[in-house]
Amino acid sequence: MTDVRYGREQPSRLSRSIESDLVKRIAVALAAGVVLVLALGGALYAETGYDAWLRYGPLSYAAAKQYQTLPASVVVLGDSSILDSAQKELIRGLRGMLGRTLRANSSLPAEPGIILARLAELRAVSPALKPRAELRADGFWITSVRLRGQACLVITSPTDRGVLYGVFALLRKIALGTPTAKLDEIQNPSAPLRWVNDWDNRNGTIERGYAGASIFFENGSVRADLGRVRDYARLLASLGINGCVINNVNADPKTLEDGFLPQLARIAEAFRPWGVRIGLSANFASPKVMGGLGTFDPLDPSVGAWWQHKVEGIYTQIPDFGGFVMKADSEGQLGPSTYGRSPADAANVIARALKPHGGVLFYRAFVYNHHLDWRNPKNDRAKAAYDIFHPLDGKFDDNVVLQIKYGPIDFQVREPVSPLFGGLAHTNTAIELQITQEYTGQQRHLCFLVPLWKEVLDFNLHAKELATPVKEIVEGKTFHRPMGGFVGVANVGSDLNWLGNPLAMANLYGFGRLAWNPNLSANAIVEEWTRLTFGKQPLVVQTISAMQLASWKVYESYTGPLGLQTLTNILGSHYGPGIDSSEQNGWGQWHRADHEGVGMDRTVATGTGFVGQYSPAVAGMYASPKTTPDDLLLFFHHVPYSYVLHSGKTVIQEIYDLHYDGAEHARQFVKHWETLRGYLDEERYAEILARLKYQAGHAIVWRDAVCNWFRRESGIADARGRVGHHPDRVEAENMQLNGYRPMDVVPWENASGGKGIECAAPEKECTAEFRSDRPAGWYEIDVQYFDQNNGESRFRVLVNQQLVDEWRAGDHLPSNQPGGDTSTRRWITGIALRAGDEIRIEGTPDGEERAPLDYVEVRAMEAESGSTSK
Ligand code: GCW
Repeated sequence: MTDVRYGREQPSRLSRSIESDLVKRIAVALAAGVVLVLALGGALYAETGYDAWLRYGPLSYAAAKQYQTLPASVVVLGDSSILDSAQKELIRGLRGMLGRTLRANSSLPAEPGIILARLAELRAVSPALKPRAELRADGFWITSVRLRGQACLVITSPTDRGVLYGVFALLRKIALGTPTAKLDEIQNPSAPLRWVNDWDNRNGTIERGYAGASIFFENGSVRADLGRVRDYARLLASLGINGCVINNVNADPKTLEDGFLPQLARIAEAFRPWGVRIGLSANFASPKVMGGLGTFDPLDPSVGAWWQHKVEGIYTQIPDFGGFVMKADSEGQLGPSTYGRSPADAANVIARALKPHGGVLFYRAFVYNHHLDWRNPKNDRAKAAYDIFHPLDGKFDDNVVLQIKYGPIDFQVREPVSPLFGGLAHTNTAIELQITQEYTGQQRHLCFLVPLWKEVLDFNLHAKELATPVKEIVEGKTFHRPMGGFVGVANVGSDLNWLGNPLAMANLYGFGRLAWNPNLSANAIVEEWTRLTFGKQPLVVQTISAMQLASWKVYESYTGPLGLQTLTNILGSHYGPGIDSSEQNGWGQWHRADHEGVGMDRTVATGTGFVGQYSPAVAGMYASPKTTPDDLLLFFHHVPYSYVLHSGKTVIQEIYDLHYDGAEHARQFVKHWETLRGYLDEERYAEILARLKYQAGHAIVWRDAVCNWFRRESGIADARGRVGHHPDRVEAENMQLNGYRPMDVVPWENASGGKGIECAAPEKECTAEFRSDRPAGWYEIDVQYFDQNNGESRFRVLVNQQLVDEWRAGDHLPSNQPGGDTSTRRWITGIALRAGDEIRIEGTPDGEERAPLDYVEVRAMEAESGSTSK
């Protein structure tokens, strides 16, 4: 790695923008923050991440002072479990932040108070009080007024839920230090539907969940203790999220069994005080596979009657049931095509059963054929959703919402916006975003997705004369739809910090904030989140915000830039590199790279015709490589490797450069994080540091795999001489081995030189050693090993017999094989070496894991600017 003088000779766009921003922010913050942290001294306390952005940590004396005039009592007018939550939350929050416990009242006392009430109840005590602008359902008004002669702070809304949201908004203001003395603020949610989906299975696993077991289910039943569910509901409510689908969209038909409904009702009960309605994923074949009918044909009257009866049963148990989400005719799930019926036939039969109860049917537009013939250059999975659903526009009942993933493929690190949003003028739509980082690093890599979501939401599809950004389409504004909104696939788990990584919670927070108000900027959201989650010290806020804001493009640059999509193993974990896996199969995530060129021609003129699904203005932009932005070029066009981008570089050189830049940025994240030592609690500091170091190592695995693969495919060398040349690297297979034997790694690009080593016999210690030929100095010894899921090998590293590090390969990475999913780097810094020193690695296998190693890098530390810590 010392050969990488990243960014100095020829800084890329990525490096220039991110680096200067990070450095600037941190310099400003350092100047302001150092004094503060000294003043704070030992005020940092243990944190698990469980409280997320609702920590209500004590405010400093100066910050708390401005809230001294807040009333001493909180009055609830009206009676409901949601209002009760609102009152308790206010008391809890103010006690935490200000150290004051408000008096709880249920009628107007003769003293100033914070009044929580629905508009209807408020009018009864103060008929003259009227909001100056429209208040929609779930919207709220916070205002300072005199009520019966007393100075009061009123939080009101047409709904209980809105009152609760107003309380959370007030608490957020106080946590952020915003003045509240003269408040008069109205906020309305952007859209009525602000849901999360959780893909939990009854056996307690979670599809694409990366944070432990289900908080809902265990061994086929609903968990006995639903404390986590209540706390999840509170987190959701604090963002204004009002619905949660609790089971996998690949739905187990048994979910709807009558005997199971009382258990599901317990979950609904846990959510209810927080205004979150539950929804269920329903299996379309339920009437037949668990309902005792001979058919699930949506046009068969017995099927309609079955759904009606089933829905009535659900509402008897769960009176505020929100509705169903339906994945049908998709990835093996049965659907209406079995009977030659359309998705509209399917959706409407269920929607009609829900209608009298106020329920909604979310029908997912993620429908495509995963047995496409890859030899046919006209085939294109990206076209499927529009081809299927656009002709049905206007055929869906009013309580059906088409739930559409943001791009036409599947939550890739970058895709163009789905053209379907522009093709449904007479249908309700909701956008589906993925909070769980399936294709974006699975919470092990930092990847703050709000900037991606913002690009999507702000994208103008030119569906009408005036601007039609996606956000306004799903809000229902553009086409005057009664309903629409936002769905985020959350997949929280029972890990204490909910998503497996405290920094990943910014995605859940950001989703909720955007669902409430898609006009908020990524910058505003991340700063707010950071301050609420980690406190207000400038260095902390600036450093974490800058890292988060940079992280998506960094991740993109080493995993699939230029519109290639995430170049991961699409047939397995969707995690590590797997460049070939998307080709020559029916899944249709093709990038079409060959010896000549790369990218998929989706133009109308010569390609699949996908571009023609956009409005003329958008289609015009994507029709030619000249007008297509570089970052989506290869999604739309097949070009030779020598094609020159807008950046002035060739495609192949940009692929190399971005991967090197990205991996270097990932390493810089570690350095930036290390500047925060002592500024936050040791627990989260250490946990996140470990994740960032892991990421920095895995980014190198990605970089090398993608660069080597394209180097071989294109036959074109890296103009900067990095790809395939690693002067600091010693391949394990070239070391002196004792008990170890070389092995081939498949695919070859996922190990250095295509090979690694493993112990020949189980449970027997093996050694690999070599002599360093580097001049005397301080070095970093980086050991690249494979941490499989089927064993916990031990490693020891010795320099001239002296133990310098030891560890267990006990991480839970998604594979049992040595390869791109499991390749992991151990960074051993601060080692004094002289020429001829012996470096020995001892591996002790465990289970099926044979202490596998890939290589060692010995890097001079002088080349680093000031890095010393391990
Ligand atoms: O991204 C893919 C996932 C599947 C998921 C599917 C979907 C729940 O790999 O695990 O299934 O999308 O969204 O339906």
